[in-house]
Amino acid sequence: MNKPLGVTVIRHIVDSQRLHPEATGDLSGLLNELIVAGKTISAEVNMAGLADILGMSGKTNIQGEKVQKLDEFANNTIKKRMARCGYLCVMTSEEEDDAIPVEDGYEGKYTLAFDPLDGSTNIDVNVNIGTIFSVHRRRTKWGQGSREDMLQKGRDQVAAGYILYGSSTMLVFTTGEGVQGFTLDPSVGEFYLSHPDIRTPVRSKYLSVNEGNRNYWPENIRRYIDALKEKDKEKGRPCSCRYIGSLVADFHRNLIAGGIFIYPRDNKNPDKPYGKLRLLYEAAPLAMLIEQAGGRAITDDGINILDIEPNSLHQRVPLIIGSKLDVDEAQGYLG
Ligand code: P6P
Repeated sequence: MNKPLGVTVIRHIVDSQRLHPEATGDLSGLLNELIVAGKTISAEVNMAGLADILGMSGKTNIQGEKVQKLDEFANNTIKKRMARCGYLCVMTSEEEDDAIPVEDGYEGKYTLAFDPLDGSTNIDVNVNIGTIFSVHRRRTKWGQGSREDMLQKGRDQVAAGYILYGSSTMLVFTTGEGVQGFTLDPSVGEFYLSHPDIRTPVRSKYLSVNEGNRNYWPENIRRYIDALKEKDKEKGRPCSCRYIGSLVADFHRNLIAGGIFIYPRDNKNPDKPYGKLRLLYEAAPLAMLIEQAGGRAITDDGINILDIEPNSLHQRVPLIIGSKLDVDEAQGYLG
């Protein structure tokens, strides 16, 4: 259904809920709480250059990465708001070693995995950063949720999305019925439908990969990436290289314009044999989005990201994600 622009995100959520008579409104409420947290983070991110919030907090997270103050602010904003929203039974954050309980008496039927501020190494250089989220239905029956509730396949997500803090703040999400994009009007604090029913082009215009790791990639990955740079009029190649180093920003540009993002395994860091990106709150939510928009997401073994059974909260996976025909072609190089 083509809606008139000027539709707020809450209007879109309520209209979508109406299509499901069995819906209780819990998922709508969950998304709305997440959106409030996103607006709060957006305001802080936009002030970061002015406030004394730039720089490091002096702590390091489970990934061994230095936690920036904005990271902490984003993590705490989401954690505090969602722990008491009444729709979740457990959460996982990139910034927290273990699963995060909700407040007693506020247990709900969903789980939330999130990267509060992905791309944080770009904060101090004013490059786009983003929040990524993934929602599942709980598996346990009642009370506080568990790791069992968190460790579910991406295929079983009920919602996935991101908030991109850039030249404008955008919310892009899916509940399994296509991908919708909303742009924040900061003057009224509302997200308006700006990109209805996003479909990603079947061929890539952009190649997003960190060439600095080339010497550490498997040979078949090197050959595939070289093919994307060969002249091929029919496939619209060579691809232009665009790599921001902020997953949400690279993914969003590729989603809209057509592109392929590759972060393969490399033998540069023996402690990260499966590459850098995490399954639960990076690869899986983006994989749901790209499939809903007509693209694909696989590992560098050719396995569909959405079919991976997670075995740990911060599990890393190699990622090849983007335009369908280019990911299909990658499959041929992966054996
Ligand atoms: P590299 C940011 O730290 C991040 O997790 C993603 O947002 C981004 O795509 C990736 O790391 C960049 O990693 O090794 O290319 O700097």
